[in-house]
Amino acid sequence: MEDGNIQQVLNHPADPDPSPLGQGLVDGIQHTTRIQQPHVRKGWLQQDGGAKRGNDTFVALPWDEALELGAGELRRVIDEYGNTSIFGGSYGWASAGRFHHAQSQLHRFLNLMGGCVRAMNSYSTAAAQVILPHVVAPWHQIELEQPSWRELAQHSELIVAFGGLALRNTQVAYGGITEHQSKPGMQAAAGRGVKFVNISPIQGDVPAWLNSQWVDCRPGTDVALMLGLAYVIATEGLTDAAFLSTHCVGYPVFHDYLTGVSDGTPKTPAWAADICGVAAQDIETLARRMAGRRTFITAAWSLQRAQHGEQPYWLVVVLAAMLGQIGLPGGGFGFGYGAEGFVGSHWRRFNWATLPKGRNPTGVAIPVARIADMLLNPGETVDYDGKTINYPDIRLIYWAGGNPFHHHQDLNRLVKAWRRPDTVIVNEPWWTPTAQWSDIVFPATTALERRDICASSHDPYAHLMERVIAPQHQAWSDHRIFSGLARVLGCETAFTEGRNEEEWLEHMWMRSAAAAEVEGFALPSFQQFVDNKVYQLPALERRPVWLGRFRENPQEYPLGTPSGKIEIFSRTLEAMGYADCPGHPTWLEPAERLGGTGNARFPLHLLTPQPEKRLHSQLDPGAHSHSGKVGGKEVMCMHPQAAAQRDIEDGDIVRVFNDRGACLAAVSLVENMRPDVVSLPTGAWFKPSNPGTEQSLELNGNPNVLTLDVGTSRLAQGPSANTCLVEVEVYTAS
Ligand SMILES: Nc1nc2c(c(=O)[nH]1)N[C@H]1C(S)=C(S)[C@@H](COP(=O)(O)OP(=O)(O)OC[C@H]3O[C@@H](n4cnc5c(=O)[nH]c(N)nc54)[C@H](O)[C@@H]3O)O[C@H]1N2
Ligand SMILES: Nc1nc2c(c(=O)[nH]1)N[C@H]1C(S)=C(S)[C@@H](COP(=O)(O)OP(=O)(O)OC[C@H]3O[C@@H](n4cnc5c(=O)[nH]c(N)nc54)[C@H](O)[C@@H]3O)O[C@H]1N2
Ligand SMILES: [Mo]
Repeated sequence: MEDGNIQQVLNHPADPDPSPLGQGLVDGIQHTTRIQQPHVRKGWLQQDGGAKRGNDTFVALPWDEALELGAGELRRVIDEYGNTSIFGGSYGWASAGRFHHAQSQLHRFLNLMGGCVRAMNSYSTAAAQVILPHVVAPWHQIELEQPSWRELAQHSELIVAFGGLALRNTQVAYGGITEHQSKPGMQAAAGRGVKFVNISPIQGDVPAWLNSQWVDCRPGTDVALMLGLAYVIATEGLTDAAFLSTHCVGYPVFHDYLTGVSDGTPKTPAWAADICGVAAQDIETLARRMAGRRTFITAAWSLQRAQHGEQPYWLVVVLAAMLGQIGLPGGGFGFGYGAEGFVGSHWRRFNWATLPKGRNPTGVAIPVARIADMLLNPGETVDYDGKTINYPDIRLIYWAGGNPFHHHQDLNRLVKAWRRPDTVIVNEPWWTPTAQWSDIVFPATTALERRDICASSHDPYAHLMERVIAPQHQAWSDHRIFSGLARVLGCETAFTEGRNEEEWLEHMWMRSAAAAEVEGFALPSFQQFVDNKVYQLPALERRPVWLGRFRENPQEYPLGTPSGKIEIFSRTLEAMGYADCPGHPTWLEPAERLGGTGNARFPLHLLTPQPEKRLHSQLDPGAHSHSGKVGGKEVMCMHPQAAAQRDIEDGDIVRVFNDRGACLAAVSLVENMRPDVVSLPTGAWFKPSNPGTEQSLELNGNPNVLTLDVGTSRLAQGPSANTCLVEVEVYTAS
C-alpha cells in the first residue's frame, strides 16, 4: 500500500507456483465500476413491473432510506405471498473468508425472516454430485480423498485424462489456496515416467511439457469413445472378472448393452469412431494400453457440464472397475485434476467452522441451474433425483455474492425470466451485469476492506485476512447490510447474537478449535492466531489409498451405495424411469453435437471453458483481465482452416451466433485444436444491445447468450453449458 492505494500484490513465500490472477486486485478494488452508494432503479420506484429492468437509470439514496425500502419490500412480499415467493439461492463464488461469506450472511438473514427458496448443488459439478453417490461414493468424499499427485507420481504408469488437465484452472480453489501444487505434482509424475493421454478437442488442455498423446475427440461424445474402449477391454478378455463380481453389481446387464445383446448395436470401436471422430484403430490401441499397466482414469468437470453429463462420469467409474485397479495405489479413477488447485493435494482435510445459517423453514429448493425455468413456469413441476419439485411463484429475488448474468446459460432467456418478479435486490461491490439488472443495489465491501479468516477444508493454512484498505465510498460489509435490514425488521439481535464482526471471528475460531480437539490437535488461541497472522495444520503422517479398505474387504467396508458395491447397473436409477438417465451408463444423443442430425446451419461446436486471466466474471473490467482481450473483446480460439473457410483472419472481430443469440468476439487462430470446434472462455461482462429483443447482440464476448439452458437430465438437472453449436462470421458493423 502507498498513500492508501494498492501498489502491488505479492506472492506467498511458500507457494511453488503462484498465480498472476491476484494482480487483478491492483486496479480492481478501486476501479471506477465500484458502486459508490445504495441505488434504486427509477422504474421500480414508479412500480413499472420490471419491464425495463436492466435497461433503466438508477437513483442514489442514503443508506437509511435504501434499507427502509429494501426491508419494507421484503416485508410486503412475505406478508402478501409467503416466504416461498422469495428466491434466495444466490449461487456464486463471492470471495474467500469464513465470516464475510456473502451467501452465508444472506441465508442466515432470510432464514430468520421465515426462509426462502434455495438452490441445490453447483454449476461446477451438479451432474457428478447427483449420479456418483448412487453408483460409487458421495462427491465430497471423492474430491477430498481421491489419489494425490504424490501417489500418482509414485504408482501410476498411465494417466488417461478426458478433457485434459488444464493448469490455468488450478490457479483457483474454492475457499482459497496457499500452495499451488498441481504443476509440481504433474511435473513429478512426468519426471518419474508416468505417461499421459489427453482426450480433448484442444491439445492445449494439457501443458506441452507433459508430452502427452493427444486424442482429439468431438465434444460431448466421450461416452461413445469410452464405450468403444470398454468394448475392446470386454471382448479381448482384458477385464478383471474377479473384481467385477466381488466389488460390483450389474456388470452382466452392462455387458449385454456393450455387446449389443440388449439393443442390437454392439459398441464396437467402429461404432464409437463414427460418433466421436477418433479412429477405430486408435481406440483399440488405447484400450489395450490401458489394460496392460497401472492406469488412472480421470475426467475434467467440464464433461459433466453438458447434456447427459451424468453418463461420462458413470462410465469413468465403470471403465476403472473393468480394469480392476480401484483401491490400488495409482490406479482407479478420480475427477478434476485440472479443475481446481486443491484436487490431488495430499494435505490434511479439516472442516473449519462456518457462519451458522440456521434452518430454512420453507424447505423448498430447486436444482441450481433451473432458475430461468422456475421464474418462467411457476406452478409447473420438475423431476429431480427421483422426486418431483413444484416451481414456486417468485416475487422477489435477493442475490449476494454471485453473477447469474455471468453463470447462467441462454442469457436471452434469463432476461425474460428475470423481468418477471416484482423486485430484485442485490449486494455487490461492482456494477456487474447482475447489479445493473437489479432494482435495489447495496454496495458491498470487498475482502480487502474487512477482516476475516481465510481457511478451507482442503488447504493446510488458515490466514488472517487483514483489512488493508478502508471501505471504498459508502460500501458496507454484507454482514452490516443484513444487520441494517434486520434492524428495520426488528430482528437485529437475533441476526448478530449481540456480537460485533471481530467477536464473530473469535467465536468462529473457538468453534474450529473445538472441532480440532475432536480430531486430536489443538489450535492456538484466537489472539495468537491474530498475532501470527497465519496457522498451519499439523501434517498428516500418511494418506490412506482411497477405497483401499473397500478393495481389501468389501463386506466389512462397503460403499454407501444401496448394494454397498460399485453399481454398474443401478436398480435405484432404473426404478426412476428416466429415459435420459437409464439403469446403466448409456450413449444418449444430445440435443446438439458435431456429426449429429441438424447441425448444417451451425457446424461449429462452441466450448466455454474457464478464463485464464480472472475468476469467472470477477474483476473483468480490470487491467489483468483486459491484458487477455483484443479491442476490449474476449478472445475466441479458432482453427485456421475453419477461419479460412469464412474469410476470417487472426485478430478479426467476429459475430458468433445460433438460434438462441449472438455475441461478438476477437479471433485467435490456434493450430492444435479440432477445426470444427471454437472455444470462447466465460466471464466477459454481459453487455447486450437491445436486450429482450430478437436483434439483441452481446458486445463483450459473453458466450452464455449462445449456450443451451436445459438440465443435464431428469436425474441431476445440472447445467448443459458445453452442449452448444454455433456459426461464426466476420462482423461488419452496420
Ligand atoms: N457457459 C458456461 N457458463 C458457466 C460455466 C461454464 O463452464 N460454461 N461454468 C459455471 C461455473 S462452474 C460456475 S462456478 C459459475 C460461476 O459463476 P459466479 O460464481 O456467479 O461468478 P463470479 O464472477 O465469481 O461471481 C461472483 C460475484 O460475487 C461478487 N462478490 C465478490 N465478493 C463479494 C462479497 O464479499 N460480497 C458480495 N455481495 N459480492 C461479492 C463478485 O463481484 C461477482 O460479481 O459459472 C458457471 N457458468
Ligand atoms: N483461471 C480460472 N480457473 C478456474 C476458474 C476460473 O474462473 N478461472 N473457475 C473454477 C471453477 S468454478 C471450476 S468449476 C473449474 C472448472 O473446471 P473444468 O470444468 O474442468 O474446466 P473447463 O475450463 O470448463 O474445461 C476444461 C477443458 O475441458 C475441455 N472440454 C470441454 N468439453 C469437453 C468434452 O465434451 N469432452 C472433452 N474430452 N473435453 C471437453 C475443454 O477443452 C476445456 O478446456 O475451474 C476452476 N478454475
Ligand atoms: Mo464452478
